[in-house]
This record gives sequence, C-alpha cells and structure tokens, in this order.
Amino acid sequence: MKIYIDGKYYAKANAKISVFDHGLLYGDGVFEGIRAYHGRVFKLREHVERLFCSAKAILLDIPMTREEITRAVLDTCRRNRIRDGYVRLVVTRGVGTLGLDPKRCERPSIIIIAGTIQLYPEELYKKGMPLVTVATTRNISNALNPAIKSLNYLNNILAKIEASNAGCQEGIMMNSEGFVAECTGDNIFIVKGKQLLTPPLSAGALYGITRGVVMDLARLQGLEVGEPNLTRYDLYNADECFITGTAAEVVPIISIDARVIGTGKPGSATRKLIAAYHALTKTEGEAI
Ligand code: PXG
Repeated sequence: MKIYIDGKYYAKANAKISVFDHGLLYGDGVFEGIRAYHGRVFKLREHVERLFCSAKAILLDIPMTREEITRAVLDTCRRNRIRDGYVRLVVTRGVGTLGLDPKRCERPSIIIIAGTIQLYPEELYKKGMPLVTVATTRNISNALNPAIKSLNYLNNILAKIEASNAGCQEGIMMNSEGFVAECTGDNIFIVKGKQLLTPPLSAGALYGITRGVVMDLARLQGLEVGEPNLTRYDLYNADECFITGTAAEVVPIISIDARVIGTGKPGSATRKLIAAYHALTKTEGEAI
C-alpha cells in the first residue's frame, strides 16, 4: 500500500504525521470518503468541492487546487492498482504548538489513502436493517455545523456507540429541536405514498453526495422529493425507509425502535433506487 502525504508516497508502516499536528491534537481538519467502482472514481468532483467547502468553513486554506487534488486522488488509486475501493482524503491543520491557535500551524497536510472497503454483507440489502434512535443530540449548527465534514467526529461516534450497544449497526440522531437530523455516518430517507422525504440540511444533516444522487434518481422515477422537518412519528409511520452513504450506498430499513416499517421488508421504491444507484456506479466516474 502506498499512501500519499504532501506530494510523496510512503509505505503503510512509514505513513506518519507529527503528534503536533492539530488534526490529531484538536480534530482540526476536514476529510472525505470516496468510492471507486470499475476503475472509476465516483462523484470525485462533488467530493473535492465539498472538501473545499468544509475547509473554507473552518478557515483552512488547502495548499493545492481542486485540479491538483483530483489528480493526486486518481494517481494514488493508480499506484495502488485500485479498481474497486475506498479513498480517504484528509486535510489536517498541520504541525502547530500545544496551543489552540491555528495561525501557529505551519502548513496543512494532505493525506490520501486508497484501499479496499469492508462492505455490508449482500444479504443486508435484500433483508434490510433495523435502526434505533439515539439519545445523543446532533451538534447544533451554531456550535459545530454538521455540514462541515470535520475530523472531529465525536458527536457521531458517541451516537454510534449507543446504536451499537442497542445491537444496531446505525443509529438515528435528532437535532436539539427534536427533529430527525441523520444517522451517524449516513443520511436518512422515508417514502410516503409518491413522496420521498429526507431532513433538510438545516436540521443538521451532512450534504451527502449519495443523498443528492438518490434524490435525482427518485425524481427520474416519478417520485416527489421533499425536505421537510421530520419527527420520529413520521419515521415510524413511513411506507418505506432507507439510509444512504458513500460506503453503505442505499440500505433498506425494516424497523425503527422496534416499530416495523411498512411491510417489514425492503419496499419497491427502495429496491428500484438501489438498482438505479448500482447502474449509475457502473457507468459514471473519473477514469483512474
Ligand atoms: N452523514 C454523515 C454524518 C456522514 O459522515 C454521510 C452522511 C453520507 O454522505 P455521503 O457523501 O458519503 O453520501 C456521511 C458519510 C462510516 C463513515 O464509517 C461515514 C462517513 C465518513 C467516514 C466513515 O460510516 N461519511
């Protein structure tokens, strides 16, 4: 495995950054998780754009252009002979002092890891997954905006621990007003009649790339797509439910807090969207 750090490639054992990097000391940095399918990197432009938006929000000046980052991601995939895999793109604030001040950090570091991915078992997509809601509230936007894909993921990790303790692989987080925000590493959708609904970004959701793709596919399939505030009641009484994310893709949800969703089996709209998503990953993306 060859890992990219600041323009150079290192073997896994030698791919290291300083203990004084504020990415480690304070979670001060931003990241992206990206998939490669069939020798192409899926939605690379969108991921690079979101990385720059996250960086801008934390006043971090990435010392490379969008084009340079794009080329570096593709080159890292090439050097690792990745055709199907997962890319982790990280920008840290860089080496600084033990104080908080990011101005004292020398230069942001850019890290690209291109590897394989631990996928959910195929069976899960056919049978569906149970979910629980968790007590940990999603970060409020005025504190740490969930739109920023920052290296500080403790809010999500605390929620993930709760879900895991309850025997679930994902958990649903509410915002401080009690509306549904998103899952710990995935966006959430419900189907109600002809409508496909997902929480608005203002409810505390990440602007998910998969979320956007699925909304476009749903419109093509004749669904009305909306982004209203949703409550737990809305989830429990949905016809269908699914979650989306780069790693998970589209996973059907069959129960939430022990309430059976719809028929208790993946619904027809969900299955159609899973098929359409797979078809897209077969044909789209930047060639490695
Ligand atoms: N919400 C959050 C909080 C995320 O971290 C998504 C939604 C889905 O976004 P995309 O753009 O991927 O459709 C994410 C995705 C994991 C994991 O292990 C998930 C993410 C990052 C790293 C790991 O589940 N982010």
